[in-house]
Amino acid sequence: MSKALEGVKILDMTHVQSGPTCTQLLAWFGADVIKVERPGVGDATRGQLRDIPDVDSLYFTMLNHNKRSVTLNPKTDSGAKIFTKLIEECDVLVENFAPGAIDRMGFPWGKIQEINPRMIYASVKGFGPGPYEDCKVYENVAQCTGGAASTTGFLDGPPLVTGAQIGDSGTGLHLAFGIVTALYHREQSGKGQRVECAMQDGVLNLSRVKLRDQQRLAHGPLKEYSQFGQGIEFGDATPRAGNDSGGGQPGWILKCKGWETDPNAYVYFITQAAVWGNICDLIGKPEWKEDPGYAKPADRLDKIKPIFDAIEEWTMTMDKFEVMNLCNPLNIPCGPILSMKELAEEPSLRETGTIVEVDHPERGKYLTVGNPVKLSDSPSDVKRSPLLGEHTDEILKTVLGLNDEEIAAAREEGAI
Ligand code: CAO
Repeated sequence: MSKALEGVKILDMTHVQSGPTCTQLLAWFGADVIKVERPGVGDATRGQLRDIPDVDSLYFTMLNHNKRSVTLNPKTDSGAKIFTKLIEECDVLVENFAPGAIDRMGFPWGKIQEINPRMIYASVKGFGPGPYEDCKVYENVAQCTGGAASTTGFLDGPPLVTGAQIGDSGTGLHLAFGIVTALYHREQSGKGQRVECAMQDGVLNLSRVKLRDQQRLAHGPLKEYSQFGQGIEFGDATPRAGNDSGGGQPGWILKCKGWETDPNAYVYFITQAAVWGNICDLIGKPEWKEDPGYAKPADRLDKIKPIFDAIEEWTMTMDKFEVMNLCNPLNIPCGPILSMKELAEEPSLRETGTIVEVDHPERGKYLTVGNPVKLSDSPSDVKRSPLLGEHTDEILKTVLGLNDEEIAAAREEGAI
């Protein structure tokens, strides 16, 4: 079985998280990802949040699997020549530097197209064209400017960011999709094109149900929000919804046995309309099945809080897994709140390759998240991240055809 993206060469000018997420995905699917890093320095994340002195951080290793590392400074004379050759040889250039950085290296899009008209040039930036297009952006800025933070958290608290890296990794995923789409289009057109994804746009795309609610507000209160049942008026913008489900089936996070000491002794519980009778029987409220105040979903919308209070009295009598085991056979959707520790130790995730143990020559064994997308006929494995410049000579010789003297001269100039 061959890998799906075998034969595709990626010139990877990414750093930190958003760009590396994108190129790691392409590498998992078999693309040859050549990561270009500044000589002697490398991707800044190699040295950030280090847990072991002088060893590439988990931040770096977990975002740069299956890649080859080349050190190269395109701002030097021989560096520019090598970079030009890399553009000639590769199919896709991916970068997420601050706006204009690649232009300042001497390689604006027009020049890249001249060198290789088939080149696909993909970028992540914080914002698209507009008032903020020149700004540098990190994860939480994107969460705040993309609408996620204003709609996350509790009604009586400040906006909240989420631990899921929807700004960085989310935009990296969007970009990977754009690249594969452009590669597909190149099959017919023979030409490359620019692919851009702004982090603000990526976050807004993931928050689209909240823009749905913004427009629904013009036609009355959002009845599935628990604030409706609590008699709290809606303002003119989509409010923070706590743990409300965000869909048509009310849900909430409920305490389970041990919540006083275990911060993750909770379960997410959904009062799926189709199994309302099962829920009533399970929690010891069979009378709610026929009660006109509770029988139909619309009857319950003004009582979401007291209903979940009653369900919580029941969930607090057992642990989160017992709740799940009792609900599942009755088709009641629910999910235990799993900690990172529990996920790291979960055998089924190891078996599917979603959690993978990797061996690294300097740090030893560590865990990472493998490819969450599984293709039936195209395997994807996880190989350790490269050391800084580990493949410089190999790539200059085998991909670009440079000889030892040319490599020595480039090294002498500080270009590699
Ligand atoms: N050789 C020589 N110089 C190199 C180089 C190399 N191989 N690789 C990078 N550089 C230089 C660039 O040319 C640039 O220099 P100039 O500013 O003088 O042109 C500089 O290093 C990189 O600059 P940067 O501004 O991108 O880096 P930063 O640490 O100041 O900012 C970040 C980081 C992430 C805020 C910024 O890159 C950014 O906004 N990126 C776009 C949005 C994004 O992806 N954010 C996600 C961050 S987390 O995933």
